Formats: sequence, C-alpha cells, structure tokens
Amino acid sequence: MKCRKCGQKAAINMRHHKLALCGEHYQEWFVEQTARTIRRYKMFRRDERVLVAVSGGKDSLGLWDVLLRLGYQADGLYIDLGIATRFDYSGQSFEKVEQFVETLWPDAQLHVLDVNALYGATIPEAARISNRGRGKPCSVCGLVKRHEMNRIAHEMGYDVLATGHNLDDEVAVLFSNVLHWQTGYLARQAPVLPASHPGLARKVKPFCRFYERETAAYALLRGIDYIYEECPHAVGSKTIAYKELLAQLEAQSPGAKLQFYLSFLRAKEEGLFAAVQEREEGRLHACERCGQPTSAPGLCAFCRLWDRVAEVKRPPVPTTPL
Ligand code: Q46
Ligand code: ZN
Ligand code: ZN
Repeated sequence: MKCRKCGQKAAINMRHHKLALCGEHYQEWFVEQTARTIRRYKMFRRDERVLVAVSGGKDSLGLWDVLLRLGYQADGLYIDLGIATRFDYSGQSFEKVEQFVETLWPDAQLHVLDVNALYGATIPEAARISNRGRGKPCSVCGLVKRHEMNRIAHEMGYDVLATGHNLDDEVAVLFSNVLHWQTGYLARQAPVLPASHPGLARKVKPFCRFYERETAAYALLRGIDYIYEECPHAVGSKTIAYKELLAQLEAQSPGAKLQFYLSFLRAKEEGLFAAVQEREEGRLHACERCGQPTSAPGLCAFCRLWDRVAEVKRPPVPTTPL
C-alpha cells in the first residue's frame, strides 16, 4: 500500500476514507482534519483560551499537541484522582503527562489538581464512603472531573474546555443512550456544548470524528509516549462491551460508526431532541454553595458528596466522662 500523496510506503490505510498515507503525510492530514472539525462546529476562535483536560492517554495528549501545533492558546489540566487499584494508575498517567511537556512542549502551561490533597479523599475512597455507583467509582469520578474542570476553567478565565473523546468513545455512548433511550443524555451529546450557565466554559470535542486507531496512530507517529493501560476500574464496563460489538459492525461495514454518529448529529440539527433540551435546561438552577448548575434542590451532587466524606472522616468528638 502506497501513500496517496508521495507514493512512499503507507503507514496507515483508512478504509472508510479510501485513503492511505505515509507517516509524514498522515500527521499533516490529522492536524488539518482537526482544524476543519474546529471550524465546522465553530468550537473556538484564535483569541479564545482553551483548557485541555489531559489524562496521560493518547487522545488527550494528542489533542493538546495538535492544538499547540495549530497555534491555539491551549493549556493543560491534569486531575490526580488517586487511583492506585492493582497498579499506580494515577501516578503513571501523571508521569506520561509530565514527560509529554518536558520533551515536546517545555513552554506549555500545565495545571495539576490533586483531589486527595484538596478534598481529603481519593476518588475510590470517596466512592466507597458515598456508596454511589454500587462499588464502582466511575460515577463519583465523572462527577468530580466534570465539576473540577468547570471550576478551574471558570476561576482561571478559560473560554473553552476541550476533551480528547474520539469517535469510538462517542459512538459507544450514543449506542448506550439509544439502547436505553436516555433522551436527556442524547439531547446533550454533541461536539460542542454551549455553556449551560453564565460563567461556565463551552465544552468541545475536536477529535470526535477520528477513529480510535487514528488517534493512536497519530500519537505513535508523533512520538508521544502515553499510558497504554486502561484505568483498572474500566475493566468489565458496559462501554468496553459496546465498543467490541461496534467493532464487529465496523469490520463488516467500514465507515458504519462514522455514519451512525454523523446521522445522529444531522437528526439533532433538524430539531430531534430540541424539546428535551429545553425541558432539561429549564430544570437547572445554581447550587447554593458552589454555584454550578444542578437539577437537585439546594446543594449539587458534588457538594453533597464531600459533605458526606467530611462527615465520615471527621475525627470523633471527645466526650467527657460523667
Ligand atoms: S478514570 Fe474514573 Fe474512568 Fe477510571 S474510575 Fe471510572 S471514570 S474508569 S474515564
Ligand atoms: Zn506521503
Ligand atoms: Zn455545589
């Protein structure tokens, strides 16, 4: 297989695009495609500040790299979740992020937030205490990540929050949401999510049209070292099972995932879920303590979580003997 641009040996063949490219031309194509996605969905402008949530994985590091190559004002945010079940997942992920900065972008700005140091418990510990998600820390993890990304972006004056979700991630979520007809989630699933509240950053996913093997190929060809292991809590998750199912579909019909996702976006543009969106937005109000949008009365789930952790971890009040 030869590169369509220069005729050298191809490094990757994308059957769904009927396009084979060598390493150099693939990187060029990948950066250009990202720029097109940013423009097509009006994600952000040159003068806006972008905060990229980096996890140490190929997608988020690749995204940060591409945005810097395109000349955007993009800074990184690493959230240390304190996950060390089976192996030091958080520690190893952070090493990859640090190494990325040191070797490729020594002048880039990286913010680091340590959940345990800030709130007094790691994610698995907070999940155990709160008993949300029945043993799996993922719902607490998602809740904390969302809240903290919003908070940092707001406090540090970023206009946009970018995450490295790729097409496979988006399609697995879409599939799950359709399977359960989660209309509220479907209404909110999009490449660009406008700020749901004044002062909050817009959320964007510039890699939403890339297959996972495309983001992996970019990281490898670009020399980005990333964490290969999944988070130990991802093992056995529904999302992984859906991804396997969808991979079978894609093998039989190349481009099926991209079609599924793009047709969904078109249907949304035509107004599908517009009523749900309106209803959901109407339910939101500001949390009494932190001010972030919530549908719960009074305090949001994040504030309630840490109240519960503090209650359990607070040292017992010494009682005076009678
Ligand atoms: S990091 Fe957190 Fe994921 Fe690990 S605990 Fe679950 S949600 S699986 S993206
Ligand atoms: Zn070439
Ligand atoms: Zn709150």
